[in-house]
Amino acid sequence: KYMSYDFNKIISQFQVEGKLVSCERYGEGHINDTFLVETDKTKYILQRVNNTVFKKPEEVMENIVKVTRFMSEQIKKCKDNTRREALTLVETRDGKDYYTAEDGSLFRMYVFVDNATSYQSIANGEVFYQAARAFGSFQKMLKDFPANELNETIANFHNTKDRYRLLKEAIDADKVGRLAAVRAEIEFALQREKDADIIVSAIENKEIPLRVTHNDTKLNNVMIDDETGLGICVIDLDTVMPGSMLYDFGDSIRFGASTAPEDEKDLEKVSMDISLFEEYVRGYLEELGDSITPREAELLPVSAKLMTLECGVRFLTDYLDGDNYFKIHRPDHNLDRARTQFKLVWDMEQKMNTMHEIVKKYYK
Ligand code: ADP
Ligand code: GN1
Ligand code: MG
Repeated sequence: KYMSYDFNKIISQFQVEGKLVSCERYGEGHINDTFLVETDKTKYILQRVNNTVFKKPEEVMENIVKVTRFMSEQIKKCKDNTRREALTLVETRDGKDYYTAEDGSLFRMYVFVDNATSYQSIANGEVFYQAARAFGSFQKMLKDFPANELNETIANFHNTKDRYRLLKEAIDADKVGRLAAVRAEIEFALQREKDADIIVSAIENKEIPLRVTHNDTKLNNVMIDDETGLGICVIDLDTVMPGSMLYDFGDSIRFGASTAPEDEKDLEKVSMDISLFEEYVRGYLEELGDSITPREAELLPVSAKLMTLECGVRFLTDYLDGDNYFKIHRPDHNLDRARTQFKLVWDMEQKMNTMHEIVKKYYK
């Protein structure tokens, strides 16, 4: 369906440098359509923003413009000499931040973050430690960003209770007749429903602060410099919204500390690597210093479990709905993903005490 777009025309709307050489599908994101654009001078990332997921893509862009501007100011001010950059939008020839195609689709272009890698899995503990530093520093940089200026791009994005509500709706509807096949997974999820409001109610009761957070801190959403090994640029800013830093921490552990890919079929291979958990805690807490409150620190271990549970619930819901949300590459892809998440949840439950000890070791 995307081949029907005239990419020459779309790309020519933007202020690209050099002559177009190629435009190919790129990356392993689950949401947007991403293309690598190469010219004879440089590279860009072109994306069609997913408008099933983001009902108001213009509001997503408004947020990204504000946040990237704010961050590049912060980075200019920051005196240390490590190379850091903010994601940079390329304007259209008439000075706009995005281009709207004939069918209403929104296309945007970013400067390609070069000589850096977006890892799909952890090569070694150092990579995860540096990812933690990068997401921690991202969090700190946005500390003074006025939260009321941000649109809520997806309502109740990390409201785990609401994710359960949507799961139950999908169960009741059983739209594509898959319910009978996933009884065990549903039971696993429902047994843990009582935990769903731990973070949400901690925010409501003002036990922990509402902050501006990234909300999608997968390892492949941070660029790691190939030469220095440092996390130099946090990407995928579509879901930057008010939230809890526990969402960011927990989601990082969910994806990066797993011993297997998110869609591994052999569940024997799936567990949470406790030493990777430790590397992330070390990096995150070192970076945050006293910007994290005692209560937030205390909730770090459970946030890993909850974000993993929530993601499993979301994959399972999408499976029951007939795969409308996450991109899939095989028929039972979302079910396989849900299963790895639940296996991880189970494993984290076994390791919860050790996780608490690790946080205590690094939280000063
Ligand atoms: P999605 O929401 O679908 O995950 P992303 O914005 O994360 O979309 O982009 C998908 C992938 O494309 C990323 O995981 C990364 O590998 C690559 N990517 C995105 N933006 C850039 C960029 N500016 N420079 C280099 N690679 C990028
Ligand atoms: C999606 O866009 P991507 O692939 O970085 C999703 C996250 C999930 C993740 C699971 C906007 O992230 O919330 O945790 O898949 N993003 C959105 O891999 O829903
Ligand atoms: Mg992404």
